[in-house]
Amino acid sequence: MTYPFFEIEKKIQEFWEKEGFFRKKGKEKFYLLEMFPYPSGKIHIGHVRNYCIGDTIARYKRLKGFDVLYPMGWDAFGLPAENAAIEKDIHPAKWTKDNISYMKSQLKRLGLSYDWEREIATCDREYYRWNQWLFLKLYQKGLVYRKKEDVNWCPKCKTVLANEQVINGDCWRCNSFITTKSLEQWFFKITEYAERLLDDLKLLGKWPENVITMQKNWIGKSIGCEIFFKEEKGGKIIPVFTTRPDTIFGATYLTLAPQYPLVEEIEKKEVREFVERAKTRVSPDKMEKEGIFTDLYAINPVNQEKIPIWIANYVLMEYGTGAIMAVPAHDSRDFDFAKKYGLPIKMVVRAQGSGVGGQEREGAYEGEGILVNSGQFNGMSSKEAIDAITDWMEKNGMGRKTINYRLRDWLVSRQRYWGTPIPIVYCFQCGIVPVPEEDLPVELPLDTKPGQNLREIDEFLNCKCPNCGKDAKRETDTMDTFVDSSWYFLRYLTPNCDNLPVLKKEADYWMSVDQYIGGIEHAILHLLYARFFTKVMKDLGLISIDEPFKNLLAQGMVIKDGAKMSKSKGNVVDPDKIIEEYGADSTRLFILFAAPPEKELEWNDKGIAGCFRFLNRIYKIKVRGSEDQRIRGSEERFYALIHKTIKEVSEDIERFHFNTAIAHLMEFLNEIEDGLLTKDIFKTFLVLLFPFAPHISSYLWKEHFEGRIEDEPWPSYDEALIEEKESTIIIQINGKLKGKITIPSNLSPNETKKRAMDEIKDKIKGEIKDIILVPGRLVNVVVS
Ligand code: ANZ
Ligand code: ZN
Repeated sequence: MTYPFFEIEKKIQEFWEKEGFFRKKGKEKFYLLEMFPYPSGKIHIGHVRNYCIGDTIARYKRLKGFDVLYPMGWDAFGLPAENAAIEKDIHPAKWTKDNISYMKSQLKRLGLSYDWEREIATCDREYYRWNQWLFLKLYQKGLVYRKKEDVNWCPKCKTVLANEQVINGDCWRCNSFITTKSLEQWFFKITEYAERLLDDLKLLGKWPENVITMQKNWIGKSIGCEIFFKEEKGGKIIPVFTTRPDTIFGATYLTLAPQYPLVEEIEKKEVREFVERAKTRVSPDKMEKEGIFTDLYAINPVNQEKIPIWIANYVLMEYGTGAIMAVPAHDSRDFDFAKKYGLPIKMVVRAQGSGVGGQEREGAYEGEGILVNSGQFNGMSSKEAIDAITDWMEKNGMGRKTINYRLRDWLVSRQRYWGTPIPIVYCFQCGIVPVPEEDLPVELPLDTKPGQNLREIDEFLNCKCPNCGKDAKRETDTMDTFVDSSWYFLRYLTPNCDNLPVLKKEADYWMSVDQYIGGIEHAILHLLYARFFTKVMKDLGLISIDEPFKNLLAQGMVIKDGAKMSKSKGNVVDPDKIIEEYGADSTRLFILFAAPPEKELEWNDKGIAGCFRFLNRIYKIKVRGSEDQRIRGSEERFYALIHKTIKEVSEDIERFHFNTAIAHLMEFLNEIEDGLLTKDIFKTFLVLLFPFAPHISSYLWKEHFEGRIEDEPWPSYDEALIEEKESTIIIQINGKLKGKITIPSNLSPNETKKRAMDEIKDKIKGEIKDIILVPGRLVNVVVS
């Protein structure tokens, strides 16, 4: 017979729902947060893993006496809702709402202890109005601007994408090839925060090292200088950005990005054709380096040398100045290019210890060395020369020290319907007019047809200018949904506040998030944007902290048959089915037992069956008082064992080693061969099990004991008890003393019997009928 998990879990969930005692006030706070899901329809196993990790920590922390905040909500705007609307002819709002309600029931079925009173959905007007409010605040601070730009355009999603959303030249969502389009777009000036975003990484507590590195690389700070070349005929200055001013004497040509303004003035047909081709963006690493000569020349400011100006597809307009000095002897990209087009190569840095060193090397020498062919700087090391040449150029007006960041401003406009309307009005007289705060929210019209864009909805589009009252048009772009997720963790604190996005008093109490848990796929974008918003909101005086997430746990993927789960491979595990077959507790237990949280988890049906059997055995444990004969002898042994288990489980949970914590609970159970435990020990065992398998623990507690397990304190252990004690066992044959052995007190009954038999096996004559153990005292062998 298997244990009735269905009835147990249902009963306990109703009990939790009714009592709602998830929060313990007045103790030290602990804000636990999971990345909120997109309501796509059903939760997948990756979600389950994320939330099982979170709920285990939440329950553990509550028993430890923390005031735990553990909220949940929905990242509810986004493209799939619109696609579903077109495919299935359901309005995105309804589709989203239905999905939320189904997924919420799934989360409840797992027994996750969220504070549902704080639930938010970003598509609610009471949420997105604060997106708009924040947009206006940023606008007032000069952190929002509009500009026409060649933007990444996904032809399939029919929308602009941020650079971050283009992965190797493809759309992050549909993998389509990205083209460019010139559009007026809204931007957030995240670059103004580049230095702080970089600097404050040191304020973070426990974050995975690789995530910190990804953040750093994304910001991409680069110290170098701008050197002012001059176009020979027109005399226009062409500044170039370089990190290697020590190689200035080796610059043999200049290269401009195809979008460089000067390039537009060149009428030559071949140049125009090349530029048009090069503008269809391809990712730099996929690209064959190509270029064309402009017929123009530039003057190198340090030696008045005349060098040709080229256009090349590998020079990016968005980085540095959009122009570079090419030093083919010391930069491999320039080297390849120079070889291809027969441009001169001039060595100016010699590797230390190398001989004379000709110019016909195999490739570029990119390392440090000693300067040659560099006038008064000959003989200096590259390091010295970088400073010396920069100073000298600065003094003589030939260049200046600069810092460059790879980070670009955040393009936030999207040509989509299902998102937050940007609160801007275009007036024929006044121009761009922000919607006044008191008119918020600019409501997203819900009376629309599938696939309809806001610009096709007249009642939305046409409005009066808030400034002059004359006819005006609304902005019809909506915001990138990454805006929604950039501050949602603050909204949970005061989800119903209707005069501010968050109340400072609550933010001062709860922030920062003590533990954030989510997928590594958000290592760059979401975390960077959330960090940016936090800093902006601090500058607006709304909150007091600099960093939103103190500690970050990036959970590993769940895979099956060695591969990522996908419909096409047919290896998808449906959480609903698993829960139906084994119950929520077994599911939770297996997910945590199968692998440490940061590692990949290989799904395994045998594994979950094993966890299910473990819970079955616990269900069958019998509880006795110490007066029971059989219990008394084994008591001491179990006290030592449970204290050891408390220590191991506590230490493992603190380190998030849930898998070994569960293994220790299993080891403990294996020791109870006769299925009997005293009350005290069983109580402790249930509390230790509670964070992992809360339903059965809560249920068995009710069955056997008074009160609620949810109110129990996390047990402490006595180090002295754990130390291995020894006891002496008398060995008898038919009641007569035959020998003695000394064994560890916590040795299992079987092992004790085995050692006793070894000791006296020579003395046994006759057939063994029985071996009786009185734990901690004696073994009596009954012989016929
Ligand atoms: C001359 C030079 C000589 C360079 C040399 C390197 C080695 P990071 O570190 O990434 O900042 N560069 C500058 N702007 C560029 C652009 N818009 N598109 C493509 N490349 C660009 O790299 C800075 C270096 O990347 C700059 O230093 C420049 O090449 C190139 F031996 O200038 B260097
Ligand atoms: Zn007006």
